[in-house]
Amino acid sequence: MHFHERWRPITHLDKPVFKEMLTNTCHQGSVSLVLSHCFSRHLLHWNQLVECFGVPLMAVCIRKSKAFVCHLKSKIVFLDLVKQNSWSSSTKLLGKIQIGLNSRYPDDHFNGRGPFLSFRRLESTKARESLYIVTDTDENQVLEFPGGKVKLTPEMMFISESPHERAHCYHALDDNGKPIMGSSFVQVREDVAVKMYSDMVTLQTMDTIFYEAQRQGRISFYLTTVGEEAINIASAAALTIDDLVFPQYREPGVLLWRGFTLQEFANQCFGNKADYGKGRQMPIHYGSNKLNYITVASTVATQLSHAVGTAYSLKMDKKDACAVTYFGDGGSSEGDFHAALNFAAVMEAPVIFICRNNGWAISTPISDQFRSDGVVVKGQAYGVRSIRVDGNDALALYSAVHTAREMAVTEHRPILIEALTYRAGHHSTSDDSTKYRRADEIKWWRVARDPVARFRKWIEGNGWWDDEAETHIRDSARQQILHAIQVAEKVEKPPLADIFTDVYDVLPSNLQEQEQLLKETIRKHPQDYPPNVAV
Ligand SMILES: Cc1ncc(C[n+]2csc(CCOP(=O)(O)OP(=O)(O)O)c2C)c(N)n1
Ligand SMILES: [Mg+2]
Repeated sequence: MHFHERWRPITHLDKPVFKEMLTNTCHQGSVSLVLSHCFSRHLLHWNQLVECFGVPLMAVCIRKSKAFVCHLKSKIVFLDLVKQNSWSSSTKLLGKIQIGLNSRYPDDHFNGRGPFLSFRRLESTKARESLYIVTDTDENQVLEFPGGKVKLTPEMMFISESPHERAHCYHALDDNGKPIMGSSFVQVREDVAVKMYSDMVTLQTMDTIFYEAQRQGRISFYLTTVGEEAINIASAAALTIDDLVFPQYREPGVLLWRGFTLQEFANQCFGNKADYGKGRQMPIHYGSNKLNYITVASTVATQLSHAVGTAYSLKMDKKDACAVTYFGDGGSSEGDFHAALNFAAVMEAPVIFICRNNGWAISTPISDQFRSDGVVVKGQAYGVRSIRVDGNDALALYSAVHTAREMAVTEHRPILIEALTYRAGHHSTSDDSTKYRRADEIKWWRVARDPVARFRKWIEGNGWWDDEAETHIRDSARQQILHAIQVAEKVEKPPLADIFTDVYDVLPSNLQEQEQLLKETIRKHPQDYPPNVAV
């Protein structure tokens, strides 16, 4: 038996208080000790209680309460009694119980302020009897139920709303790009690592220049990936081109990795004739049939169920590929997330859910979105294998996604990856995040936790990168992006008629009317329409 350092053996407790409390509760008649989260850890055995308070007292207690007998018989211990560092009266104790039961915040439960013992009066004799009977017959009774045997327990024990400890976060590199001792990671070839870093730099540069282009009024909207470059590029590097990607909108790096050219990015943002969406979508809604990248949808989280359906069809067709869907913490707050996870688990669909938990859904912090330990814990609730990863650690992400892909494809199962990161930029060009979060917080993530700088240190440490290569990639990316923008700006816009194409084979009458009306309106008010758009 061992004791957690925050706990102490019962022999150190204030015995008179404990005795008084125990006797009082026994006199009340039916007593049920509702134990807390660490109940199953057996930190204290019932015979320690006997040892501590003597057989006579225990005998009185036992005579007074059948329920108490159940507890002793099942060798369940009064763990939470020893959790407190100091306690002086049973009144204080009950006060704490009150706080605990009403507490809305999971943390209260574990930081010494929460409940350590709950008493519950069972008003119904029937309930008490059935409680007693179950225990008396066989403490190891099980219930046969679909999915496997369920152990029966005489304890009315609620599953805690939060675990004793938060789910761990897998990492491979420290903030200085040094491998973590003992960390298991998938080996990355030099050429792959160099391309990963180069693409992260290109993505950063593209964000800076496109963001400026929006500020100058040359494009209508933009949204950066600052702070999430590693999730974009490292996950893409760990997949194969046959894996179908269902993005949210902050993952253009996956397309970049797959070979979408800077000109193609610029054409989409400028909505010109070369844009595959024919200028019918807002900037950043990229898509590519060739690169198995499904077009970005504005409606948050709708892509998740599409990914699951596709994954299921890949499995039916026995393809050596999976579906991969990206979404934010905000996306996980949508109903689609829950439906998708459940469906994927039940249908055993080879899909990887990559959640970029960046702390914010526009101005809504995660603390206002969910009370769970983030997103990763939801996987197990749905029967989905899951991992939490440091989202600013490219090597850890590469390793986790690589391994997840292997499991998804060979074992036909969904995998959930929660990448912990931070949206280091504004939500989009329509947002000013300094209105709802502290500037020093943003700065800390940008500087101390920059995923690009961390990966650079690692490849430099391996002798794969130097200052000369750095200057070259930054200059070259800048030149190419500026050139792409200049070209895209000059390309003609698609004709207005394209608004009405590609959905119906034969245009319905209401849309025909709208098309006519649009043309007439432009003829009447030509000054209100761009001259370079063919009607
Ligand atoms: C169904 C739906 N609801 C609301 C919106 C408005 N909206 C656009 S982005 C966004 C926040 C999404 O946050 P998150 O999923 O965390 O992604 P992040 O922007 O942080 O990458 C919201 C609420 C939307 N586009 N679609
Ligand atoms: Mg978010």
